[in-house]
Amino acid sequence: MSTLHEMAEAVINGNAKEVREFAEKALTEGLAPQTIINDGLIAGMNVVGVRFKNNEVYVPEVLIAARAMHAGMDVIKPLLTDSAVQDKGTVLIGTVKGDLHDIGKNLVRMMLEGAGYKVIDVGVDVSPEKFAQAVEEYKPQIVGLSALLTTTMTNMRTTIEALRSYHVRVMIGGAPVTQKFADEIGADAYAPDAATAVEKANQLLSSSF
Ligand code: B12
Repeated sequence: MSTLHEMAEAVINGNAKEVREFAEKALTEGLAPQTIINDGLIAGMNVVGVRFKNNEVYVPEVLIAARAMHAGMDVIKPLLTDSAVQDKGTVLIGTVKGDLHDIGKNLVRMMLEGAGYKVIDVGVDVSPEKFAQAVEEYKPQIVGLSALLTTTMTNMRTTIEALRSYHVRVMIGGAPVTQKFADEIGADAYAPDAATAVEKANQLLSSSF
């Protein structure tokens, strides 16, 4: 089995120590940081996501796998900031008001960082006013909103309204969010997963306002 395959298995099993070791091994084998993230860490997390959807694993397993994935990211992250094209732009990201889910948001953050973006993470349960304040302070080009509950999705609309007067693009995501909903509330982009979020961010920056 390849190191990346073993690393994915270790993420699935929630074994943080092993994930860290495989991440180090993959680096000594000369694998690119982005490859290690995509084909090792996220590949493992994707399997957990599917198993979760099928009720084969439950919340604790998801959290333990996410922690293991983070252990691997800790090893890779310093290299990403060195090797990736830096200063592509700034993305401010947070989970909307009333919502405490942050595993998906954190994945999106990591992928954006891996792709060379500076990411300001404002955390969870973030009110529209707090988003607006943070936009004023950090002046990002893109704001990313995450919501995992159908009851908090509506706060994406109020957040977008609160950001109307600022020169920012808004990208949204989270399990219940769809392109249709994004169109309805006037979001500039929607992405169903972290890898697509990077593509959409790139597109937003290359298109004119
Ligand atoms: C883990 C989890 C929790 C954990 C959260 C821990 C944490 N730190 O995040 C805990 C246990 C705390 C929790 C609590 C609750 N949860 Co919960 N939770 C989940 C669970 C099992 C997994 C979510 C997850 O992390 N998925 C893995 C990640 C990687 O996927 P993701 O979040 O979708 O993110 C990806 C994409 O959506 C996208 N994305 C995400 N964010 C963004 C942002 C941007 C900008 C972009 C572009 C893309 C993007 O990219 C990500 C990576 O690919 C889901 C079930 C499910 N199938 O989703 C329920 C689920 C979301 N929870 C649910 C509920 C009901 C709750 C509670 C209300 C339960 C309760 N009665 O207390 C509370 C609410 C607390 C609150 N106020 O937020 C329901 C929501 C139902 C609904 N339709 O609204 C779900 C669907 C479970 C269910 N089937 O009932 N939960």
